[in-house]
Amino acid sequence: MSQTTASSTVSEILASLGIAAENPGAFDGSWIATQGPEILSINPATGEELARVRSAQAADYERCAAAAQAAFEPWREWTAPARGEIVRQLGDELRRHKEALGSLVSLEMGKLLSEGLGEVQEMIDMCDLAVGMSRQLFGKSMHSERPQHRMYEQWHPLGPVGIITAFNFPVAVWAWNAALAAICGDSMIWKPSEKTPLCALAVTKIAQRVLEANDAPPIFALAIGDRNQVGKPMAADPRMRLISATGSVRMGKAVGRVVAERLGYSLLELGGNNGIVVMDDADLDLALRAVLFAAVGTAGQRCTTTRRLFLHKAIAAEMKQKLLEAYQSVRIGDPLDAETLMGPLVDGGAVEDMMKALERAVGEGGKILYGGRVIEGPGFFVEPTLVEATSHMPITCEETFAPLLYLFEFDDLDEAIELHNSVPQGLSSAIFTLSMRSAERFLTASGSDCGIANVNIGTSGAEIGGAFGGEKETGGGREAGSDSWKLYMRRQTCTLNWGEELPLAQGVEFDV
Ligand code: UN1
Repeated sequence: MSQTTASSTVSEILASLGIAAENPGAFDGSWIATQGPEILSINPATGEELARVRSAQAADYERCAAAAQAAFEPWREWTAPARGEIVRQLGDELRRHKEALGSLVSLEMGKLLSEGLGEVQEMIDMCDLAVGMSRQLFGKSMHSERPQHRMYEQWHPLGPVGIITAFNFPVAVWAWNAALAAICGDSMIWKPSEKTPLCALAVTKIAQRVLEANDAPPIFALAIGDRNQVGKPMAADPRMRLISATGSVRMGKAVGRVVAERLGYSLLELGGNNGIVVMDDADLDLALRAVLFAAVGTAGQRCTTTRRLFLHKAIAAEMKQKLLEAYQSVRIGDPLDAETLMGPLVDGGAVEDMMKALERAVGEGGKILYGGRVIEGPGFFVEPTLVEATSHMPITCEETFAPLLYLFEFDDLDEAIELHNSVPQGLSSAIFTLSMRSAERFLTASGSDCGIANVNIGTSGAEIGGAFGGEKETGGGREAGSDSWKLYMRRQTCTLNWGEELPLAQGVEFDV
């Protein structure tokens, strides 16, 4: 345990977040003595064990679900601004623990410390946004066609929510969901990735303190366990009115089917295969910096990572040369070291997946321009990789969660848009151009088919103020800002007659 951040050792970080060497894996208002198999939390930069968690089993999930149902009943009676006050305090607790929690994210997931801290900042921002929203859960009022009638829409708490999150944003994506669910009057159970259990424990301990200090119902439950013991019972549970799931397309299809079968709501944020189009009139230095952050940042493990780069033929050679030089200078290493630009992949499986994808890419006619190798030594490090590709390579239609960028060339914008939209996923997209016409064309109905479309900005690093999510196999869900809160509430249309007559709509007569 000699690895250090600027100011603390690993054991100090864990201790300050209340994490022991061995930890229970479920919380329903109190910590449950779970008996499932042990999950080892591994530091991907060193391969060393950080701590252990006893996973939750189906019976532990059941305790959490019963508690979430019980907590929902009083919680929905709290006024929305009073619920907002709890979320405000959660934001404050997160501010107090930002350094430690951000360091833990880096330690357990492997992203750079500044990204780990950024993730906690994203949680704080989400809390701030939700506090404001707690006074703005607006319904509409309509003019009734019937005299002396008033008609309006209101939003009520929905019920317990199941939140499934992935390893790559081990804390922020919980906050996107939890802050909104909480102000909307919902309780929730969190099933985090088994690759990042300590992050989930630390967050839940922070939330627990806020609940207890306010005598609030235990709305933030946690069940760390596998698909069979937690995921499946949660998806099938009619008490969980909404399942919000972030992860692979395969997982989302499985969850979505089970939730649809019982006519529950699902909010799916699944794989991306994000592309950047670089036009011949682009500011190439800007494009280069953006591509580098979006393709190499977080070691290619964001759902918004740029995986496909479309270069206009007139600038393709120049841009490739710039990319080659930039890729050569990427400093790979300990994510806690301020000099590092790219940390490890999350585990050995991720390294294998990248190597398999590369083998397929080469087999399908791709040419490795740079990188492509595993870096020997402790930890799960790989080289950031550039592959010259064609649209006929099936592998380029798949999401590989690694710093693997496919390069394509095109003659004109229509061709670029067609290539760009030719994959099953539809999360994030971008164009680099200084032409207003090209930029606007990319944003039209026949332009990018993604949930997110940017101009002169990369595909990753979205702010929380907008609704976040994508189309096609990305699942169609929207999280975080704008009106995403509506997915966590149920809508009620109310018509109120204050007159002495009973007129019927559509002019129907029905007199006795
Ligand atoms: C994800 O990878 O699941 O836009 C979310 C971004 C981040 C969120 C990524 N704000 O890259």
